Amino acid sequence: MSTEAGHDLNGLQKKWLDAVAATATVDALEQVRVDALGKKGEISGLMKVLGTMGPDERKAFGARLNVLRDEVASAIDTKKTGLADSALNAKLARETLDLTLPARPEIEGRIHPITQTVDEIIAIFGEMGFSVAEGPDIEDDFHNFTALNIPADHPARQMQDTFYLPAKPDGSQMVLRTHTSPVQIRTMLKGDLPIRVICPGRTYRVDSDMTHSPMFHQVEGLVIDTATNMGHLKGCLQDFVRAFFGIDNLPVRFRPSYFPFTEPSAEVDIGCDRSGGELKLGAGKDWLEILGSGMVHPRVLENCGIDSTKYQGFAFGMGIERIAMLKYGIPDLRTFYDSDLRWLRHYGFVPLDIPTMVGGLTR
Ligand code: 2U9
Repeated sequence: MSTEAGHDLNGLQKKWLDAVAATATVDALEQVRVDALGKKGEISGLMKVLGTMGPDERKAFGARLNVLRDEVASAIDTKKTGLADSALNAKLARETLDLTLPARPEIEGRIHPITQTVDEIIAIFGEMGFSVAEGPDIEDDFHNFTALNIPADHPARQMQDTFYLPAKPDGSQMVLRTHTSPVQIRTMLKGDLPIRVICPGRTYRVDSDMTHSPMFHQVEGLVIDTATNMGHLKGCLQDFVRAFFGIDNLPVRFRPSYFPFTEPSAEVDIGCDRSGGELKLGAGKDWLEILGSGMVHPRVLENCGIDSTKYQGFAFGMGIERIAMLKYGIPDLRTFYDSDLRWLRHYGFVPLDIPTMVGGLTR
C-alpha cells in the first residue's frame, strides 16, 4: 500500500476513476462529482488535512492531491461529453421521422383562404416582375398619412376611423396602419428606382359590422419609372383581374374617382350578372367594384425625395377578404376570423396546391 501521510492516494484515484467509468447517466455522474469533488466530497476533504502538515510534507502531499483532483475532474468532463453524445444519439434515433410516409388525411392542415389568395396575387404580380415588400403594422403619422398627401383635417385621421396608440411624451401618437401604403412610402424613401412592388398585409380601421372587420387585409401595388403612364396602369390591372378570376375575356371598366394620394384616380369594375338572384362574374350588364387605383400624386413622390419632373408611376389597392369572398363564394366576412375548423376544412386549401401561372389558380 502506497501511503502518503497515511493516505492511500493511488487507491483513492483508482476508486474514483472506476466510479466515473461505471456511471451510465448524467445524473449518476453528477452524484459522483459531488461525492468526490463537491464541497463535502472525499477529495476536497483531504485538502483540509494540508493545514495540519509541516511545510515540506504539505508541498509534496498538496502537489499529489492536485494531480488526483485534476485526473478525476478531467475523467468526469470526458465522461460527461460521452454521456451527452449518447443521450443525443438515442433521442435522435427515438425521434426519427419517416418523411416519405403519406400525410394522415384526418389531421391534414389547410391553408387559410387569405393566405391562398395572397399567394395567388403574389404569383400573378411576380410573373409581371413585381417583388414583395412588407413593413410594420404600427406606423407613425408621417408614413401613414402626411407623406400620402392626406391633410391634417382629413376624415380618415379621425379617432372614429383610426386606431391611435397612447400619446408619447412629445405628444405624438402612433397608429395601427389604416392601409399598406406606408410600406410603399418606405420603399420610395429608400431611393432605389425604378420601383415595382406589391405590399400585402394586415390593416386596421375602426369599423365593425356585417361587412367590415377592425382588422382586414390589403394588397397595394406601386410602379415608379420615367415613362410610366395610365396605359400601363390599365393594362397591368386588366391582366391581373383576368388572371386572378381565371376569365380571359372578363370585362374591365375604369371609372374616375378621387384619392388624396393619386391624380388622376380610377376605380376598377369587372363585368357581372346579378339578374338570376346570384352573382355571376364575367358576363351580363352589371358592374362590380374590385380595385382602387391612380397615378401617384406628384406631391407624394416629392414627399419621398423623388423628382416628379423625371419620375411618375401608378398605384393600386384592394381588399383581400373581398376578392377572396368573390372568387371562392365565401358569403360572410366574419367567418374568416372564427378559427372554425369545419369552415377551414370547407374553404381552406391543401398545402401542396401551390399556385402558379401555368398550373392555374382556379379550382
Ligand atoms: C403610395 C401612393 C399611392 C394606393 C391606392 C387605392 C387606390 C384604393 C382601397 C381599395 C379597397 C383600400 O382595401 S380598400 O378599402 N384602396 O382604392 N389604394 S390607390 O395608392 C397609393 C399607395 C401608396 C405611395
